[in-house]
Amino acid sequence: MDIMRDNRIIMEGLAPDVAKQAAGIRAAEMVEDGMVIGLGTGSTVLFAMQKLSTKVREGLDIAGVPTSLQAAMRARELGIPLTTLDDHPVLDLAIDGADQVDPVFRVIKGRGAAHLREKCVAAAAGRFIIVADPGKIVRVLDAAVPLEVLPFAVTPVLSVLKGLGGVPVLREGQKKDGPVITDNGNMVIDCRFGLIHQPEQLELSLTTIPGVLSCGIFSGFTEKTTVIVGDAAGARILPR
Ligand code: A5P
Repeated sequence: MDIMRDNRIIMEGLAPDVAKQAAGIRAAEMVEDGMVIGLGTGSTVLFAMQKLSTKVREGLDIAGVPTSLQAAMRARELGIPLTTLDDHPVLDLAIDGADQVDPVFRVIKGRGAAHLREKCVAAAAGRFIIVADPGKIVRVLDAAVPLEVLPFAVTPVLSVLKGLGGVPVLREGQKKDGPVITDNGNMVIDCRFGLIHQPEQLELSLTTIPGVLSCGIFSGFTEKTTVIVGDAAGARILPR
């Protein structure tokens, strides 16, 4: 049974991995022969990639543009052919996870620090397929917003974020001392803003700060976004 608690839909009695797997498999079923697709980063999209791997072994002809080193390494391991945005600047669809999804499909991404390339890939794709477990679905976005920041500009960016009313924290590594360094050689600031009632405005404000390369609010892809949420019965496509 779905219940709303603290701004989130909670599905009682369902392990998140079961939900993620159901969503991932459903997304993989949307991929057709001959497609060039974006391969997202994170724990949910892994299930889509595993299913795609099986379909490739069965003869499905696809190529994927990875959004991170993680996605590229997984694809190689799983036998999913890779390509680049240079060779395929227009993609049929992209499959990716999210940290939060609101009712009109604006999302926050970047828990895995891959949101800069994820946004490039989402922009290139004809369709943006978000795979999620029910805990990601919220009424109003309120997660910390990840920003990929040029190391040269970290200190002034922290000041600007405080001036905008945010609570910024430089992301620290785990099993590595010091800041997280992204696949692109930059740093990550996670910035809390409380309830984000106007994601488009905040995304614009954040991405125009000199030194900010990308922010984890994805508010510009709603028209081409499909959200698949795993549940006990399998997976369902969220109505907007
Ligand atoms: C990677 O940087 C992120 O944008 C992920 O896609 C997002 O955090 C979802 O990850 P999970 O599927 O692991 O929750």
